[in-house]
Amino acid sequence: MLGHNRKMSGAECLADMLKGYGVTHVFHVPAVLRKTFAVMEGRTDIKRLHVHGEKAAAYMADGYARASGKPGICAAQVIGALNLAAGLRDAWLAHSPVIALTGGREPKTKFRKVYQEIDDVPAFEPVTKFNATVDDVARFPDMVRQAFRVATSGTPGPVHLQFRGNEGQVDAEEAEMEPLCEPQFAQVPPFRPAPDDASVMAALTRLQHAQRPVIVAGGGVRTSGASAELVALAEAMQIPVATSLNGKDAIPGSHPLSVGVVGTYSRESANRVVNAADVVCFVGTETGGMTTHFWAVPKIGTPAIQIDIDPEAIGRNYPLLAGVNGDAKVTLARMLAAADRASAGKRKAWIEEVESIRKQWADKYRAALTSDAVPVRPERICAELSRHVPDDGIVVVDTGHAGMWMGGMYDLTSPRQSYMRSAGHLGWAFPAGLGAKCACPERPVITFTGDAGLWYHIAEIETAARWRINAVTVVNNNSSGNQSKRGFDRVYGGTQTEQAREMWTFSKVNFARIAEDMGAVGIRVEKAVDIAPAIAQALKGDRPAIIDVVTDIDALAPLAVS
Ligand SMILES: Cc1ncc(C[n+]2csc(CCOP(=O)(O)OP(=O)(O)O)c2C)c(N)n1
Repeated sequence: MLGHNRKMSGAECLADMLKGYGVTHVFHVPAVLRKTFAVMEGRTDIKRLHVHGEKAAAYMADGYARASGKPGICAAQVIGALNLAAGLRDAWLAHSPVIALTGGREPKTKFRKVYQEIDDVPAFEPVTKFNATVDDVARFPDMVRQAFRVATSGTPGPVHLQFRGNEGQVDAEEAEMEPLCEPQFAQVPPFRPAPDDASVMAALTRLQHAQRPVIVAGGGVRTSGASAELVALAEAMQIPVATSLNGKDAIPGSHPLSVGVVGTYSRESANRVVNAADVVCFVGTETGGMTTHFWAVPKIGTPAIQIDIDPEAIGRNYPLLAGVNGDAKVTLARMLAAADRASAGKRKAWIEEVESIRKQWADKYRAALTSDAVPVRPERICAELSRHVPDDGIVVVDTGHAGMWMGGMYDLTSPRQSYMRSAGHLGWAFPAGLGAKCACPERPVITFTGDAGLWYHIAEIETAARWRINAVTVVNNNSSGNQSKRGFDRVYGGTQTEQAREMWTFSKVNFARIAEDMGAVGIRVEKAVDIAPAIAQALKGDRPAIIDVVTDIDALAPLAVS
């Protein structure tokens, strides 16, 4: 069709296309696309990682995608397809470009109770932007191109391609094809749509008039690579910046205009500043429940401006003074170019108030952040990480208590650092951290997880050791899922029975020892002073490392203020 067709197998075509799009790793559980994996060996350098579960494969692909901006690839045969779909949910919630490949139904055996088969396609529908079947080998080129195009464009997100045959055996068939790739869609963002000037000026005028404005920056800023423009605009106009959890690396926490993560898993100073603002400017955030503390921070009705690449997001939860549809980097650069810098003068009192709110937060938590208590306080782990994550480090954080601790207590200290967090799934961070390290082997990767989070995919320590994926994982090991303590206290009328603890506590386990047995470095930490040397040792190693910190089961993260 394109004039360069040649007879080739689907396997050769898919292998060549994945290589052409710059894919370096595929995370899978056999057996799927076996022929493709076989021909990959001779035709590409792509690493084929056999992992211990399809959900972990999806999380690794997700971590790979979020760390690099390139689609992460995971694969499963028909019986593992729904495990893979379950793992796409976090990528869907976080707008991460993951491409899931599965085997699927063969027309010859459909409806005959063939072994292991159900119709998997509907299960992918709620967690994908594009959910399609590849029934004819001649469709490999256009369907793979469409997968990359959809995963990376607009607001990015997961894609599912189901290949005919329970193991996707359609890949062994041949057709006249051209494995043409479109490098534009090999990473986010493929396009930078520019906003119209009138909407930029409307937003800027409103912001310039504000006495007490705040910017809330979301994951769209990291997808767009717009941090430098964001910080420059905030500095030029003297506007404090709060972030969503997904946008935490939009501005280093050490920046004087940074007030922290706003919302539910948040920092008190951020919620206080956002609630005291006279105009809130949302950039690349879907203004969801977690970022707004269920629309209490800021309160609905607070004058707002919203900038987003997705027009349907603009004004969804907050009535707006001005809406701007465009790429974050381009839009913020235009705002900066047109900004009246003199307008910053009128915000002197506001900036002083913000500084004082920042200081009050630091004073309130200084004791916990520097605590030498045994068992160790989680706040101290966060403070040690703020000090010791290298300048170019990637920090990967689980949800639940891990999300609360690190969202609120950890600070990035350099614009070169990255931060990625679970969008809700306990257990996401450990495999996602391994995926991030595969994508960026030259950058230090440090994952923070609770012990309940690590248990989910603990088997992947073996994968990490086998493939020398030298990520560092810090475990907040309180032998429990103690975020649940408050909830059970509540339903027991204030005081739980002793037996109630069976619902949220575990046996005491030494994860450092388990890690060593599985071929990783294991470091057990029982005193806070030993955290820093453990991080240094783990980062130096030529093996993956688990730092198992024994922490206080009674330590509960502060709740959001509104
Ligand atoms: C898939 C999934 N199931 C359940 C939950 C609910 N949940 C959130 S935090 C948590 C316990 C967290 O335990 P751990 O990781 O050990 O951290 P800790 O609370 O002990 O600090 C649970 C069960 C979830 N977020 N995701």
